[in-house]
Amino acid sequence: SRPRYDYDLVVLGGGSAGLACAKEAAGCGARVLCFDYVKPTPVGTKWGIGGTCVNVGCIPKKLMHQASLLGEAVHEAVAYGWNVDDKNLRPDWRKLVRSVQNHIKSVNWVTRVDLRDKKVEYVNSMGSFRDSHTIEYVASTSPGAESRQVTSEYVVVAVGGRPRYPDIPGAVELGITSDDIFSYEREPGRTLVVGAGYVGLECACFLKGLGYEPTVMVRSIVLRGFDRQMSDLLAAMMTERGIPFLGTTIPKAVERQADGRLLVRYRNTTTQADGSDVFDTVLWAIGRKGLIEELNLEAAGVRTQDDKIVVDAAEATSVPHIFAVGDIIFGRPELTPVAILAGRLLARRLFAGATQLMDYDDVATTVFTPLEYSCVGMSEETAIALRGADNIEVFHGYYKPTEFFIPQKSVRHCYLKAVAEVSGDQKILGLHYIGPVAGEVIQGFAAALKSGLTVKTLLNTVGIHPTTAEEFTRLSITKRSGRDPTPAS
Ligand code: FAD
Ligand code: NA7
Repeated sequence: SRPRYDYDLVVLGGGSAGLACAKEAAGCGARVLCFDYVKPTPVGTKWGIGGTCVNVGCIPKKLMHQASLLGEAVHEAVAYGWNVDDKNLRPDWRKLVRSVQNHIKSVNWVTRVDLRDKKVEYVNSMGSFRDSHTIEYVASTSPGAESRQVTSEYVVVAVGGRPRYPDIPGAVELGITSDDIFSYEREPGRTLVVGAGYVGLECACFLKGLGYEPTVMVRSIVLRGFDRQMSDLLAAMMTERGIPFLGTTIPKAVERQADGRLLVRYRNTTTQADGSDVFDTVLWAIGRKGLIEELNLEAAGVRTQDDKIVVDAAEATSVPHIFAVGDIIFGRPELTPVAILAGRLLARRLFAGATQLMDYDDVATTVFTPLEYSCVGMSEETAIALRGADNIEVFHGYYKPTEFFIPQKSVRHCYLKAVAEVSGDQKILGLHYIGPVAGEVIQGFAAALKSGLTVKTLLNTVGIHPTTAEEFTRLSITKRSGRDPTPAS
């Protein structure tokens, strides 16, 4: 008999979450259609399938981070005995952008081939709800193109988010965001980065590493939501590397000067003093908004909060056959591996009889500043708030990576911290690490933490010498003891 709907599953959004869900569902035998469409940014940047991570997020960010680390490494190489002739090394911004974009295009291509192989239908259009089982879209961008409809038993909304712009004169016309920087034709030059979330800090750091002059404008505190001590340490480290912070400051207006540069007017909200400065580029990194506006969610009856979709533990929205995964869901970590795993598990529950729910707790994450900050589990203040200061033991220490000695790199900012229960084997609640390749270090410990890691186990683990990760097997100084956590030599 003819199926009741055109598809078993329609996925709105071909990013990390949507693609993972669509491919897994097709693998389970479902008939799947995936819509993905990217609206160009105000300065006209657009990109292919794959969503934020591949095109304007994790991947280009990590490549620019690497480019910046390599610049630093060239200088260190001299201390290690390399003869590097040109001491005034400068990156070729356009060449870097071209290489990054070539890599992205190859990923876009592989993604399309993969969808074809896995029998997921793909439509490069914006989808929206006509009713709770019907999706409407315009099949082509040519004027007057007709709108079409498809029906589906289930719908998964995975539309992600896009950067916000502040509501001030000149913001949209003259500023750019992370959606533009990785394909920016012009050298960024002196750049004002507005916003001190991880996106803002990471952009400021790779720009600095590439030889530009970023300034970070901070409305309140850096890295809201992360461990306070670690965040402040990171900010101190950035200041020391020559990245100025404009504290408690908000932008008021951006104007283009006669010489083409950008005059930014701002106000310090502590002193109420107005100020201004001139930049070549203004980059807004003030957070992201969920793309719910054009979904016509009212027609389907899906409940929203702010600009996100409210879901239950099984990612179901207020309409039982409509689900949401990834950045678009309210109150969950906005990270690619979270989006992928949640999308995959959802597909298995819908089409393979699985019951496993996504576990959003103890997700590890990394801020890719030059010395990276990575963490998993609770911040010190969350542990204290939840368990009480008397029930928490915090182990900490500064350490000296061996490879820092010859180039005489500052070692004062390599720091780690374990937040644990005070009694018994001292179950670990959170691990925090600032240092080289922090993400690589914390990934393995994240698996251990999910398996119930204790301080006792850590101290009985033989380290790999000489690494920085082995410092976690040598925790000995508690904050409570008041002992100096700086190493003797
Ligand atoms: P997206 O990847 O945003 O995909 C949604 C897709 O749906 C987009 O292509 C969008 O254009 C499309 N779409 C929207 N509306 C519609 C519609 N109505 N119809 C059809 N298509 C639609 N995460 C990490 O884990 N590690 C990192 O290092 C990291 N770095 C980041 C750096 C930056 C600068 C940014 C901005 C993000 C970073 N992230 C990182 C976050 C990560 O990119 C996101 O969590 C992830 O991409 C979310 O996936 P998603 O599928 O929910 O949304
Ligand atoms: P975040 O983490 O939301 O950070 C946004 C930053 O921008 C943060 O420092 C904000 O300060 C600041 N902000 C927000 N609005 C303004 C305005 N209007 N003016 C100046 N500064 C502002 O976003 P990211 O893009 O870094 O990260 C995206 C997501 O990834 C994020 O939602 C996390 O869940 C993970 P505030 O602290 O609010 O004073």
